[in-house]
Amino acid sequence: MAVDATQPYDDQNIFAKILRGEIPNQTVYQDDFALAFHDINPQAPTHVLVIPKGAYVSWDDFSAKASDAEIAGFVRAVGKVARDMGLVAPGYRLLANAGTDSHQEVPHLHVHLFAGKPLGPMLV
Ligand code: IU
Repeated sequence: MAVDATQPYDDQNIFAKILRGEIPNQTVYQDDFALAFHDINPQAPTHVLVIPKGAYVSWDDFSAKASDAEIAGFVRAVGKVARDMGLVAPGYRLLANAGTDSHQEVPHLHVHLFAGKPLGPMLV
């Protein structure tokens, strides 16, 4: 079910549980600001999710409330994941759903990183 991005943060959401180590994940990278792991239902040969370690529902929540250090750390982590996975030359796509119309399903901000094949034009 799509989430309302204006809802308060739910610390029982699946990514909060992953961050607390209550549910396993296939970690690609982590630092003080971000965790990157393989999506459980990949939509491309490479499909990684990058999430901030702080409790933010969506891009809106994050951009409004996170500190400059958290925002910089998260953005740098996304770039580092792509570089470390060798994706800069072949290319990759970043996508962040926010709220009901976007069909965001998990109410903890996540950036999808898709790669590993020609991804074609954006559909929307
Ligand atoms: P969305 O942007 O909120 O629609 O994307 C949620 C993603 O989280 C989706 O690609 C799921 O496959 C992925 N996911 C996951 O990797 N592990 C989980 O336990 C659950 C969802 I639930």
